[in-house]
Amino acid sequence: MKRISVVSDLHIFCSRSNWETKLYAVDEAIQSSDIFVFNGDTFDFHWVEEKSNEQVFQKAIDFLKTLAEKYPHCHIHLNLGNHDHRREFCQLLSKLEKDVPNFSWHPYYLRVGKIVFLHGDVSIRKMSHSQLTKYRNRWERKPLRKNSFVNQIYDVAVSMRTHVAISHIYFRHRRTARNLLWYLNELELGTDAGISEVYFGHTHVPLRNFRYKGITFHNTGTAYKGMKLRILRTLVL
Ligand SMILES: [Mn+2]
Repeated sequence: MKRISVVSDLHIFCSRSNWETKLYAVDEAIQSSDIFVFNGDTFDFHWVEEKSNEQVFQKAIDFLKTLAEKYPHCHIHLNLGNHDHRREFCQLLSKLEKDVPNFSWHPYYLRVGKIVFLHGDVSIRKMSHSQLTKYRNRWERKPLRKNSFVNQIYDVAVSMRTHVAISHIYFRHRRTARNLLWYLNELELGTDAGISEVYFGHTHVPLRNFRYKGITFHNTGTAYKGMKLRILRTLVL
């Protein structure tokens, strides 16, 4: 049996996230696990000035390297999400994976036994894998500067907690599970393939033990201010 922990949507580097206050819990979870999964949007490169991209990518790499070297007994996996899937960052991750034996990264998903971990941006609508790659590419090209009007609107929404309400209305559990399962079935990662648990993020709505068509769904929430983050633990053979 292996101890496995997962967290998503830390949104490190984003001013709307309380990520710094969550690092102690992340550290503790890694220390007490054999496998640790960062389940997408761990870093938020979307709101970073383009000029400083390189520096921020390096900071993210240093963060992962430090953790992996501090806890060599734990294998750290990084799944990417729409806010941290960036081509140059992927290249740095490939290099890190070669240099650090207990680190791996995955652009779309990770399977461990009967569990699938994925960021969950496919839960917004019925999406095939090729549609997801297009969606991620669009995110990569989305130009948004740190002090833009949109960013300020988001700041207001988060501070007024309207983001919480909107997320709950928009991301109904059943619809979310249905869309996730539709995507996974296309990749032959459904119940027929022996999958019984799915861990995801992206919606920022925490979810525990939601059963849908033979699969149990879990969401670890987000470090966004005013919202809930829960590092989840399980065991795997
Ligand atoms: Mn996301």
